[in-house]
Amino acid sequence: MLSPILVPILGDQLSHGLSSLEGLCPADARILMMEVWDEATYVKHHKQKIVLIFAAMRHFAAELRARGFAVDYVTLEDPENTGSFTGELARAVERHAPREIRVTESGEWRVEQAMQEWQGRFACPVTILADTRFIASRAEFARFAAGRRHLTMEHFYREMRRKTGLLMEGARPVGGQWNYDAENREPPRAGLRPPPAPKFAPDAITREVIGLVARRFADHFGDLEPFTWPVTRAQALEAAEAFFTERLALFGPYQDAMIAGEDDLYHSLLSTSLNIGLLEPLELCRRAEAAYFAGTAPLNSVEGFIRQIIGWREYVRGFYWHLMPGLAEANELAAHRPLPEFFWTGETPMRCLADCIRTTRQDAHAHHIQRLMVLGNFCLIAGINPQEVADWYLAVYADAFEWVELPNVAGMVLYADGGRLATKPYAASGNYINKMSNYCSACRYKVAQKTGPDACPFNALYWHFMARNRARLESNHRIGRIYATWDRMGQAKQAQYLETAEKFLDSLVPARKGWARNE
Ligand code: FAD
Ligand code: DLZ
Ligand code: SF4
Repeated sequence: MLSPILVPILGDQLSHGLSSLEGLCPADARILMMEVWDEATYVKHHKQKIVLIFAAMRHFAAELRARGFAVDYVTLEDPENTGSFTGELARAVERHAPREIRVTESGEWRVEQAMQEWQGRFACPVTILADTRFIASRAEFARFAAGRRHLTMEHFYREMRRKTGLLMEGARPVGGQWNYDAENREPPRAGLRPPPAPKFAPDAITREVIGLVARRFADHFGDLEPFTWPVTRAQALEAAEAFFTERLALFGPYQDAMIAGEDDLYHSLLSTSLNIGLLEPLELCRRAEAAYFAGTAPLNSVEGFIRQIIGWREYVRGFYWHLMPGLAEANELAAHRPLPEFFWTGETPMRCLADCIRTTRQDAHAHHIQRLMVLGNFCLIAGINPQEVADWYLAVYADAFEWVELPNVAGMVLYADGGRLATKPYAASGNYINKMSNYCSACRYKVAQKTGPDACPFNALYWHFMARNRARLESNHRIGRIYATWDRMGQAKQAQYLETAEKFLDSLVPARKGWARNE
């Protein structure tokens, strides 16, 4: 091979249908894959997240070689490894003198900046291709967003339904409604026994990576083992099929339910495979739609699942690119309290939080309502600094990439974007958690108690949040009525709420430096 096309493939681009691989002749190309220190530590990712990425990268490299491609695979401990994408690309350019560098656009703004810099740095042309694994291109989202102040997901979602034809009968939604969310809010029922999601025993390649992570990332958050995530497309397809046949039917009704120690419930656990490219969004949606037409899953579950993917997932990606880089700095509610240490240790008597942090530490995963209404809600009403919250979510979840994590944190959870994503903050007292979980029955705090040292802290924090943000929130028609309730309470009750909340907030120990980033 004289002067090849050099094709860098990043750790979340592990798809055989990737745009940079399309039409590429193996005899004419050199693939570059690199395990680099910068990516493994820009936040200190959960140990299982690093195993997931490196193990999946190594398996993908083997699959590409089996397809006839020449792959330069730079391991983390290669003594020549420079530790960065740019450094490794420069070394590969030296080795191969490529006639072109061809790469699929990055998922993250930070890496896109580096890619743009490559265009001026190397002698050969650098072609950056759109990531066609997403259903909506970035330009398409920009067209949707143009001139809108509130970027309502539901409007975008309907466009995606029309574009894909999913659950459509001509121009009309199947069943007559676009959205069946109202049927998807069942509290947990006693005796609910969801079939567990499949677990995959590590093979020799993955075991080697587990050894590497044990040696090099011992100070990162989270349990290293058992590691059971899918790391190949074949495993991911098996996990998806188990979800469609065993759990999809009840996915809808129990989507918002939480049960202590039941970590997966009826969720798919497919986000890690989707986000690194082992599965494609459209293939999952078509499979879910087929389950509805075959009569094996009801419409509310199937529509709910499809909405999470072609609605929320596509929407947050468009939202991210539309608002970056400002989104990373946003702090509309001027929240400055440091993240508490217990987010890293799990040591808190608040049983809901302790259980969500336990599953996060154990599995590098927590399901949506745990992330949103327990962990996120706490950060919102306690006024935790958005950048510290974002670092935590980015570090601790195996499926976390900034394009999907940041809109959820800054927009959906913290209202730090000033309401571009959500029309109101999702603040809730202990009552919501009690309704949707079995956490409160065995908690040291009493959910029905509103103030005082034994009261559920969510109750007083809720009112503290409302009171301190009154000037910003009162004019919001979806939230304004709450202030009438607050005013009717009278000064004595209000003072008890505020004092309970302040005592609780004063008792929080800030996280030590070095958990999220190397200091
Ligand atoms: P399921 O409940 O089975 O849902 C199916 C799929 O829908 C998911 O795999 C995911 O791809 C998609 N999806 C569902 N909700 C969302 C959403 N709000 N945004 C984007 N996609 C969605 N998801 C990530 O993939 N990475 C993240 O870093 C991430 N950070 C989050 C942070 C916060 C604060 C919140 C509230 C949510 C976050 N989510 C994130 C969304 C969601 O919680 C996870 O996608 C989900 O828990 C993954 O588990 P699952 O595959 O079992 O999902
Ligand atoms: C998350 C991650 C980690 C931990 N390590 C690597 C790596 O060593 N090499 C790599 O190519 N990708 C890694 N990734 C994924 C990247 O961070 C991701 O591709 C970019 O953030 C763009 O989304
Ligand atoms: Fe959480 Fe409050 Fe319930 Fe305890 S009482 S589990 S702190 S909501």
